[in-house]
Amino acid sequence: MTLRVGVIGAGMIGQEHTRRLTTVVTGAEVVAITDLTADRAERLAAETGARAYASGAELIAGPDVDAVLVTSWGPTHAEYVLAAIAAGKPVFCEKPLATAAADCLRILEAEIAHGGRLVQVGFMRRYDAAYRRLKELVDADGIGTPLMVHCAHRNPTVPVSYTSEMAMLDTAVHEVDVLRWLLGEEIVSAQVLTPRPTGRRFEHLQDPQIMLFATSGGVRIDVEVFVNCQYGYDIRCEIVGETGAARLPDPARPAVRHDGRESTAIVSDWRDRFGDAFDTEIQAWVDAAAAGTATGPTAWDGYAATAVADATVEALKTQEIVAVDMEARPAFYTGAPQ
Ligand code: NAD
Ligand code: ISE
Repeated sequence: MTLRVGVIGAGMIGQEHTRRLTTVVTGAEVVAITDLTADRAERLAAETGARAYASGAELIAGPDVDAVLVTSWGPTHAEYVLAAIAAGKPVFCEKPLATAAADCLRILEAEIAHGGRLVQVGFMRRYDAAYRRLKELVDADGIGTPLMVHCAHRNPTVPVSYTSEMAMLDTAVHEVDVLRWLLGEEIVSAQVLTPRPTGRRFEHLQDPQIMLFATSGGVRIDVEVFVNCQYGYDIRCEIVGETGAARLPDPARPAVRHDGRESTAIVSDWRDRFGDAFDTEIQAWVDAAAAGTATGPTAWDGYAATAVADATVEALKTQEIVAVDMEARPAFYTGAPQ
């Protein structure tokens, strides 16, 4: 059976995932596309042979749509995810699941009432080969009990529309998810340090930031977010345990010897760094959705990330250590974070 997918949001990542579903992933075809900007949806639909729909609601209800992929702006995600659940259709939602924790809780309730998983959240790092090897090592007790984690998330530049809060909401949210998954523990508090700002930033932006998190088991995490580092896209993670330390390797690149020097290229952006992870992620979604279910990061993971993000934004504003306000995990989402 070929899974017939409807895409809501034909912007940057909507176009990427549509291309991925059309040319990389097996077992799926994109049959429907919608966007707030009708031209954009029509253009992408024409390129892929899909039908352009006037609204997300119409697309979700479409009888030819088996499953829904949400790649519109964050504040619109909850409405579409809830509508897909109401229609009983599997839904892949790019991060964030919702911008308000209360909306995430409504999604959890709706999925639980449905009685089986329908929602997968787009935290693609869990599908990255290097992070997976790191997790296997930690799970196999290769470095003993984790005690500390040191991370960095650097982007070369960001557009003027990027705000100080987005360092958490848009950027460090990936570290929050992947560390919950790697450690199998929830994050319980957040603090934000604000170093001397780089001169190569917009006036409104605090960049870099250092976020400090504590987990339920007492692991201390520091995440440097620096989104105007100029030189490339740089993702770092080192877990220090009782008997050893493990570091996320950089993607393999040839070491070039030329003109009296040896050099290795640095990846340029998140598409370059995580392209394979996105392919694996969307293939996993298609396979699960074809069976009427979902896999990977759950709606609970989406909720937990939003709850930590809320505490971190508050910590940036107040410069205090802020406790994460998180409900108890429903039995439906049992087990350690996946
Ligand atoms: P974008 O602005 O390029 O595209 C978003 C599109 O959604 C736009 O075309 C816009 O017109 C459309 N849209 C907005 N409101 C809509 C609505 N109510 N109904 C239908 N369409 C609507 O943004 P983007 O960079 O593609 O990001 C989209 C989402 O993907 C965001 O939530 C972002 O955080 C996420 N994202 C995830 C990653 C990742 O690494 N996993 C990377 C980039 C973006
Ligand atoms: C972007 O939205 C992403 O999700 C990327 O993965 C991240 O690296 C980048 O900082 C965000 O702006």
